[in-house]
Amino acid sequence: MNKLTGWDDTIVALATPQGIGAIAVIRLSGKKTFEIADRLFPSKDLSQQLSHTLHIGFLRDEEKILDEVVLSIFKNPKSYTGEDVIEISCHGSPFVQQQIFDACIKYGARLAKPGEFTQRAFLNGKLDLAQAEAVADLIASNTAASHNTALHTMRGGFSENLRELRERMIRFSALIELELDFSQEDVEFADRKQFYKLINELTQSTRELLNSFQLGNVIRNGVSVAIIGKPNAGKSTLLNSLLNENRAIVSDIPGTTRDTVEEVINIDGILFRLIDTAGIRQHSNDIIEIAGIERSLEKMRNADLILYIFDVKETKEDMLAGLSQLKESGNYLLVANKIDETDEARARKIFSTVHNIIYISAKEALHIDVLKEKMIDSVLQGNIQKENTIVTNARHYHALKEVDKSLSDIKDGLDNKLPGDLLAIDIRRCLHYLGEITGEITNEDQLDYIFSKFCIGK
Ligand SMILES: Nc1nc2c(ncn2[C@@H]2O[C@H](COP(=O)(O)OP(=O)(O)OP(=O)(O)O)[C@@H](O)[C@H]2O)c(=O)[nH]1
Ligand SMILES: [Mg+2]
Repeated sequence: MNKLTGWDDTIVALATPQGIGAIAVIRLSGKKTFEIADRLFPSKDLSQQLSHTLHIGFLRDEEKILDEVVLSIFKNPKSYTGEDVIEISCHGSPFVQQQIFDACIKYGARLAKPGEFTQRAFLNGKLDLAQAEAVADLIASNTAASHNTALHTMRGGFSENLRELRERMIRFSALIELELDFSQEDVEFADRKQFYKLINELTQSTRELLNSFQLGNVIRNGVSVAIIGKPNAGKSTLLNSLLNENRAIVSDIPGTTRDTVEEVINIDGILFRLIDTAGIRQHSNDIIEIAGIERSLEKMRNADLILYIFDVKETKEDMLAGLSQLKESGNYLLVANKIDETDEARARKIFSTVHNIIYISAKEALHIDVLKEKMIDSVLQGNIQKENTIVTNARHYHALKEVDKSLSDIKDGLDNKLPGDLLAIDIRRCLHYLGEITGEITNEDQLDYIFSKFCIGK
């Protein structure tokens, strides 16, 4: 691995959030860690202490006492970064923190760049790239599901899958490359039938990972849900009922909601961004309402999921006519509202030819739990299992797409009995992209880009 610019520096950063807290943790990592800490902590010779020990005492800059602190010592290579690391737990006043920073910098450290601690962990082989990226995801995770997938990747689950794919491919590529050395003699070391089988298996695993990305996206970014329907259908009431609060204005005047209202809820660990919209009707002369309807349609087109809500007292023909306006869009749930005002069994009979209607009363909060279940089902289409690998990272997804493409090129090559030297090109391409995900193959710009998205101090 090439050493990067600034690699030799000793870096310092605040690992806890900015601002006032009971304590704050300042992290030092690099060659001069002990030299700097010894200057600031004269009461003990820290470099002589055992790794993974705690030391309490006063931090001083020359004669001036800065704070009473606890130091945690991690000697290389047994630390997060693989370098000498000291974590200074000080009192959480921004003034104290600043003074400690200044002193660390005065004695030879520099401020860490975003993600630089994790980048060093990667460069020192403590984590591979996919795991390092999962650290950022773990920090950003705000639901149980996103936390689970990030944790699985960080612990190496995803990398393990890829490593297996890559190793099997490497074994074959070695045989093919060997054939190239004997190209005059027309020998085949690599059994083409076996190879074909391997390529098929690899393609299947790659496709599974690619398919998991849709779910990965849901887990990482949440699902946008447009609540759509005619004026007065009860869209705003449903939003309030799902949120369990009076967020949107409700009235019996059709056309109450003019602009869109957005709120987030967490259902079983998945974030849904609910969008209440203006009721859609065919004929309106009100320019504000027309603009609102335009906006509703726009939200509907961009949503991952549409809740089409209608008044259960409507006739089936009217309901279907309203619904037909949405034909262009995909993933929607039909919600029959206001069942408190009618006989549910009768209503179910009337709409019996229309499949998958969820009958609710938004106002009386009836069957809202059933609706929530359907919302989850419609985006997950199956279960999230803890140990399943789910691709959540767009960079990984694009690399896997390239892997998939090169696998199908290899397959074409085998079908057309291409010579080994041509096959080898596609095989190398495939290995290249597999290696890009875990960071066996990287360049400095790419690394800088990836780690720049981290927070400082991680
Ligand atoms: N009985 C009953 N009334 C409801 C129900 N849901 C909504 N309503 C009433 O229907 C009327 C319209 O409700 P809203 O939630 O404002 O309807 P909307 O679809 O947002 O209407 P616009 O914003 O005008 O498009 C209000 O008087 C609500 O109290 C329900 O489940 N049962
Ligand atoms: Mg409304």
